[in-house]
Amino acid sequence: MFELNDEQLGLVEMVRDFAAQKLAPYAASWDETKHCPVDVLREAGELGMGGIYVQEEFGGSDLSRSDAVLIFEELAKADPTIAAYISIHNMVVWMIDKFGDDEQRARWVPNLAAMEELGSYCLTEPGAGSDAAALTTRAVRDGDDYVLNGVKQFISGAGASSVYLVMARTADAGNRGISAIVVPAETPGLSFGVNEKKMGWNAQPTRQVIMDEVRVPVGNRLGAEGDGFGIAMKGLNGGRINMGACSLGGGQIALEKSIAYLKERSAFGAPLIDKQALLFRIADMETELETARTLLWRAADALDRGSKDAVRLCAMAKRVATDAGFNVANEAIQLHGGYGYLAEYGLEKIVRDLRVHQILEGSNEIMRLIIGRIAAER
Ligand code: FAD
Ligand code: 2MC
Repeated sequence: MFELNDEQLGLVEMVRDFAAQKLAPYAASWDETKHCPVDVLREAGELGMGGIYVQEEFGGSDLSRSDAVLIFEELAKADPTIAAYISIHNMVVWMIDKFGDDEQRARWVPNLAAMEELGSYCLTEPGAGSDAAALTTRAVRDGDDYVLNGVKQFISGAGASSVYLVMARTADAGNRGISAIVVPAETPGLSFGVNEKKMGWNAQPTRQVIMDEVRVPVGNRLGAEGDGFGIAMKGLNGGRINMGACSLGGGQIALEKSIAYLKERSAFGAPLIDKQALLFRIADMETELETARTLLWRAADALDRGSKDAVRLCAMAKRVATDAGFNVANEAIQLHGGYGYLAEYGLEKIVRDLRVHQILEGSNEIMRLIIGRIAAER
């Protein structure tokens, strides 16, 4: 696992080419204009990136989690925002493929895996973020339908997506009273808030998803009534390591830019790379990323093997990799001096994009909560 096999090397090369041609040249302008490149996402879908660890039967690529983190690191080198959205989409497709019945899988997976349709993951609410089990969006049974009322907050892709996977309360039983329900975009009563103004992640919309008497068939529920919280959390284990991989990609490119810059920039009569104080900082950046990558690959492997330790390792890897990526990118600005602060050098965008990875998909405090609770139980 610590050395990539030939297939993985080929996969990395394919994704690197795609990212270099289709993402990198446009990332800055998408950020500036807040443009979500749906057409380019479709091209990613054509290459199999819409259902990376989804079974082949309905169009998935059936790759491993270990392959997925390689893909997300490569995509993020070109644009962390697009890479991160593709991860969220994959989380939704995997949840439908894994927990849906054959009819549900046949209905939704093919178009989602091809990225002809996009998916959004709807857990957070204005009053329930970290404490996700406190959510209050209700799905009330009415004959063969559920009627949903409530507001989801900070939903990535909202407005652009066709499929909303909504975690809603079907019983007053804490985390055991939550169900996962697919709400198609065209359902009457579904509407969206404004596209939030954000520090980064500008090439993907973030909006409220508002449900006012939204009626969907009971057949849109994944798994049994009350299974929704577990389904949501299982989706997040993979999402968390993917988000870590996106941070590594951003950090890695920032490091590479820094090395090139220090070689080329001279001060006090010599290239800056000759200053051992700066070379040591490069060494620390490189070490921080490699340490995080090693843990991330281990967590991905645990998820692939269905190990009992996967939740703990995914939480650790998410915490360590998102902190490492952000810290390295921030350090890269310092090493570039004033130029690092200019948009033209591409570093400030990486810092803005990676900052939110420490907050979402379970904040890094929540990762500590998960790790600490498991440690204390042993
Ligand atoms: P709070 O839960 O209110 O936390 C506030 C602070 O307190 C944080 O620092 C938190 O870490 C800390 N804290 C909370 N509880 C504890 C504790 N027990 N111990 C120690 N510290 C604690 N959600 C979705 O469902 N789908 C999406 O697609 C999605 N996309 C997002 C995109 C963006 C750009 C952003 C900003 C958020 C997105 N989110 C999404 C929501 C995200 O997951 C939440 O913001 C996150 O889980 C934190 O919840 P909160 O914002 O309510 O903060
Ligand atoms: N994997 C599998 N199962 C899990 C799990 C995980 N990662 N986390 C919790 N569970 C299970 C847990 O085993 C328990 O099962 P059971 O009832 O069978 O024993 C159940 O879920 C309840 O867990 P807890 O007792 O730990 O519940 P509690 O409410 O105390 O804490 C916590 C849960 C804090 C871990 C959870 O609410 C959480 O992860 N919060 C963060 C929310 C979050 O990550 N939001 C991200 C939104 S998406 C996003 O940001 C995007 C950009 C898409």
